[in-house]
Amino acid sequence: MNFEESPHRRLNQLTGEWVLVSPHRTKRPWQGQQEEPDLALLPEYDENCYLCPGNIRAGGAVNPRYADTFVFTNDFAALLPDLPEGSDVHSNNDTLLVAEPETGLCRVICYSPRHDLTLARLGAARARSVVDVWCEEFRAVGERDDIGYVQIFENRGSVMGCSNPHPHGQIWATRNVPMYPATEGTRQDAYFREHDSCLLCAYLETELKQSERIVFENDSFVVLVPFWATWPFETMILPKRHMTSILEMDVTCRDDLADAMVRLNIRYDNLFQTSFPYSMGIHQAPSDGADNPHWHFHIHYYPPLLRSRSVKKFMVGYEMMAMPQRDLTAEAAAARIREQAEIHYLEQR
Ligand code: H2U
Ligand code: ZN
Repeated sequence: MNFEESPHRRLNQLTGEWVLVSPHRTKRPWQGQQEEPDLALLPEYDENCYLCPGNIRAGGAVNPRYADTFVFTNDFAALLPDLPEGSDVHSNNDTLLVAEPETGLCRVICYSPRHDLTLARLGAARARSVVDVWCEEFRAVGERDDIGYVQIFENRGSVMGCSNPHPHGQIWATRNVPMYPATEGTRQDAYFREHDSCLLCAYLETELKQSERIVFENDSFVVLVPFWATWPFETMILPKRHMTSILEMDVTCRDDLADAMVRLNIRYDNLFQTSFPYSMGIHQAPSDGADNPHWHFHIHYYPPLLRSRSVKKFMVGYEMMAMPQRDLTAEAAAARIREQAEIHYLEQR
């Protein structure tokens, strides 16, 4: 099959979902605007920011004058460890209206005291602190009896609905395994039972052999555009060695993860000469005390931009009603990210 010419659909091995690829549509005329580089600079410290060191948060607490990373429990948490007194959200088994309680906790992680530096400009040494704090939180939160899954993620940029430019990520941890990690777990488990080996280890081997969707690699990680990518410049960071969670990383591996994230973020920013918006998240084994040998941890990046820093992909219409669709092939997207420099555009001037 000629992927660049013919409409086709591709199977997402991690979810069992299909994505429609229509490469001929990239030939349709584009008369949209051309963008100038985004040179707007944020201040190093913003007295109105809820996350900057020494400032008062919306809930009234005062941030310490932190010098590295800073973690706190979300003042407006979507999940609470205990259900309110007298709450009864169990559904009546006789009806089709099914509800059940969910408990958990939400944490906010400030990546650094600097209000203006995203991961792309923080440097690998600082990014390593973020990796360390993820590991500490993942262990501590996951050890709780009332937690079954710890979701680490970052939502970046106002087009993604992020409320604050201060570089930060979040952790939402729940008693139940949430939908997407649960589906990926089921798919990896089915593959493991059938082949007695890991789905993502096998997938990685195929990708390294073909190489056309690889963006770059270091000693411990491969960054690639998945064969089944949905978002235009979607990528995945995969550890080369089989690891069920981030807790299996040794010190060198943690350095390599920081290196991979920073390099990917610089390439992303350079692509449209802007602070590149995305949602990213780590998918890994549930915190259920089991071995989960079928789980291979990985990081998804789902960026919304399509053609420029102001033209984003909308998952609407056919995508909402039928299935996701993309024009740019995964191979073409990988080539575009691959050709970007690893020096940030703001530092090239
Ligand atoms: P986003 O910008 O990614 O939406 O997340 C910021 C989070 O920080 C958000 O969940 C929390 C919000 O509830 N927050 C606090 O906990 N305290 C504050 O003072 C401001 C924001
Ligand atoms: Zn700030």
